[in-house]
Amino acid sequence: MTIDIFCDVIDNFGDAGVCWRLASIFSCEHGFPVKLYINDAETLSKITAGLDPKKLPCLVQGVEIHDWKDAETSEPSQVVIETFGCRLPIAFEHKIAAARPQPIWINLEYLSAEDWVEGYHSLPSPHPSLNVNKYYFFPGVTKKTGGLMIEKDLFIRQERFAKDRNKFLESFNLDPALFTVFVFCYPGAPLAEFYKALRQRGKEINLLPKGAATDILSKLYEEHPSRNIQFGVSKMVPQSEFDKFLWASDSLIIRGEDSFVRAQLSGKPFIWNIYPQTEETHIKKLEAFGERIRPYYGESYQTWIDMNLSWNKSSRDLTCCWERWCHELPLMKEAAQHWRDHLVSLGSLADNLLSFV
Ligand code: TRH
Repeated sequence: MTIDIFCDVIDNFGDAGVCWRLASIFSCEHGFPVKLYINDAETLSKITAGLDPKKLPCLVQGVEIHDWKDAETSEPSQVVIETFGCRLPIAFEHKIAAARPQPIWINLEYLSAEDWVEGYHSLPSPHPSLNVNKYYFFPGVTKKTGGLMIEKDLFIRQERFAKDRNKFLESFNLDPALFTVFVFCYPGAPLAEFYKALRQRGKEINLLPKGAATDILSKLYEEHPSRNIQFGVSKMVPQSEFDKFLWASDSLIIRGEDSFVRAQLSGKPFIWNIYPQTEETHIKKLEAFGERIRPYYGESYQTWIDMNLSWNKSSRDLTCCWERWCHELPLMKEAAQHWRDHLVSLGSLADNLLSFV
């Protein structure tokens, strides 16, 4: 099967991250020829080893990476996946409509745990002017959605990493015996309150910050040095290395969509810094996700949701939430693993999408 994936990078790394993960799974696990059309290969190159954004088209891990504009003069493959509702070039849309047999045209949507998603998943949407349907495919966390992307060897790799975990942390000058928190969040996250909570708790802790959190936390450290807080600073790593940071940690602060999914699959307790939207739409999404995990978290759910709301909405009680978080960690760890088992039972999004096709 031949597959085209279209990626319109809006901001940050999530758009490229989701598209690259899907392209790699189709190419490496299924052996399908995949073309990835992207309008910002520079961003993709930050999380993809071996990609020179100035030398397109190029082949990386079996995926043909093209500049978006190349689509204007290309023929569609058998399956065309546009992501997050990005509009394809008009000339390409016309070619999809005219081709025989007609390619299957999928719009892979954003991940949401809201109820309405189940009603829309896999529905056709007729093109307003061309004689062709586009099908909505929703990632999700319930049986009536497309599930999440899970590589076939993910858990084997995680298990194998366990014996390298200590060395991994030591390579960042961290003591592997200490409680370790991974921090990948938006610049607007309540890092000052979090830092204060860590200082007040007074227990020794490792922080593994990424992106904006690195500078913000370093500045807080300069202003209020604290002997109990150790930093393991690292640069951007290829996506294939990203999970190691999650696997090495005891609690995770993650954001957006792809790192949020990876945190769930790691089976570690996590705090989701959700992508901020107007009219607090993101809080509704957070609460909808909370309702999905509530049965799995049981007694520790209140702490999970209070912590997540204080991270995304009001940070007033973050110190108290952090205290409870640390106290209930064993319960939450168990819950996170049950939740991961549930996600695995839904099957991988790539397989579900192929079955649908
Ligand atoms: O970067 P994000 O915030 O991405 C997004 C975007 O804002 C996007 O517009 C929005 O649609 C989406 O969120 C909901 O967070 P996310 O989704 O977690 O993506 C980060 C990606 O970057 C993920 O694939 C992991 C990858 N990554 C690496 O590969 N190496 C690294 O060192 C880091 C820090 C990240």
